[in-house]
Amino acid sequence: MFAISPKLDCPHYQDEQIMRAYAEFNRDKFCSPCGHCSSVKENWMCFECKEVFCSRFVEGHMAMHNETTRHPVAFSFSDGSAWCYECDSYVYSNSIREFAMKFQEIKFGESKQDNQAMSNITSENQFIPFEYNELITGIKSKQFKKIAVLTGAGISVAAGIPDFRTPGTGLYSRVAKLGLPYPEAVFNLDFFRANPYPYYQVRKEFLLCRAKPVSAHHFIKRLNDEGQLMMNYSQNIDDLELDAGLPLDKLVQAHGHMRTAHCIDCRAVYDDINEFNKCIEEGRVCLCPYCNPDIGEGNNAKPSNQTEVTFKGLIKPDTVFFGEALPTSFHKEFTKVTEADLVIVMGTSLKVYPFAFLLQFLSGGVPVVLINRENPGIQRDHFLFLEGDIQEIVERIARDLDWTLPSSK
Ligand code: CNA
Repeated sequence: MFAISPKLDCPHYQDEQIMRAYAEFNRDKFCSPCGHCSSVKENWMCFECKEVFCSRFVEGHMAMHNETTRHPVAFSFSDGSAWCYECDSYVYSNSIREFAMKFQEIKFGESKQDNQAMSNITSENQFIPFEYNELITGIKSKQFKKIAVLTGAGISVAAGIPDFRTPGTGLYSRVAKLGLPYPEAVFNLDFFRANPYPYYQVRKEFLLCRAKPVSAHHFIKRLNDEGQLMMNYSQNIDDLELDAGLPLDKLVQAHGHMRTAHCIDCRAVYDDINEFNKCIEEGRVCLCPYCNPDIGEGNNAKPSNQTEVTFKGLIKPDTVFFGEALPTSFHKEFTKVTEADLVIVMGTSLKVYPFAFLLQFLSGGVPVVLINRENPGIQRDHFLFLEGDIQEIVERIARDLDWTLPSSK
């Protein structure tokens, strides 16, 4: 799985191809082993020939299948996404969405009508609302016992960490001064390989702001203390949920974290994270000692401001760049979201996939509460949109629940 917005105009598959795939789409198919290594861990189905092969997290036989046959697009039995090997991107369309819903229907036994989490419904549908007092009484009475909280950068803005997309203050507005060809390049692996300095600069600002958890993080921790949090699926890499006291087993960091790092060439783990952080703070590139046996102690890599140098063995923290695989913990916990009895979404524009697919996997009966400045397009039954500032809203909810949250000051 890749943290990347899906391509909406992939030319490498036809809708008819997907229609034909329905014929072979059943529960047995999902359980088929990889046609090459027989693994049943994590498989994909080729849209062209319907063969099943394993993902790159197993032996990478679907990628091999693509290389030998040039069959372009495959469908994931883990998360219902589609990947085009020619575009090197997630791909999405109405027919793929329909197919993913069918997949969900078979896999989780839900009816299609129940399943309109993020659908692009344009008719004059009347949705059944979910009321604020239902939220409060449902949490207070412990009616909700398996709450999934889906979070994004917006929950940490009050802690001093800018989000991506808020105009003016978001990171994408701010990186303009770093001379990037396009803002997202700062998190692109090929760009990083050629010029790691903009990324290091962004990370330097992040490290130097020494952020502390704010009310939204404390609220999630409190839900867990009350025994009602099933899982916090977070897109954030700042660890503020952990700093608030949330145990690691209640947090899925879909886009990784900064606690560990590795070499982007030989993949060796770089175990001196303090040295890595020091390099970032001092504006030095951090290089892999295995790929650069002649670097001195303390990672004294020579180059400092030369963007034209090609580095060997750059060290990168284990955060997910565009085009990189998501951590296995996300794969493992992805489908668990279907067990949630309440979903709270906070501080995200839901633009990054496959994270945004999480909502698509919910049954229509599950209440969804969105706390954000704007609605990124959720339309469904049992939906409550609390529009405004996250910290203020969360503090109001806490007050109505008679909860005292630790001060964020
Ligand atoms: P985004 O696309 O920048 O969206 C943030 C959302 O939060 C927007 O809808 C904002 O309107 C909303 N928002 C921001 N501040 C507030 C506020 N105070 N009250 C209410 N709403 C607010 O960020 P996403 O998380 O959706 O994008 C996913 C990216 C962001 C992931 O890959 C993250 O790794 C990445 N990111 C993480 C951090 C972090 O770890 N703190 C910071 C910046 C980016």
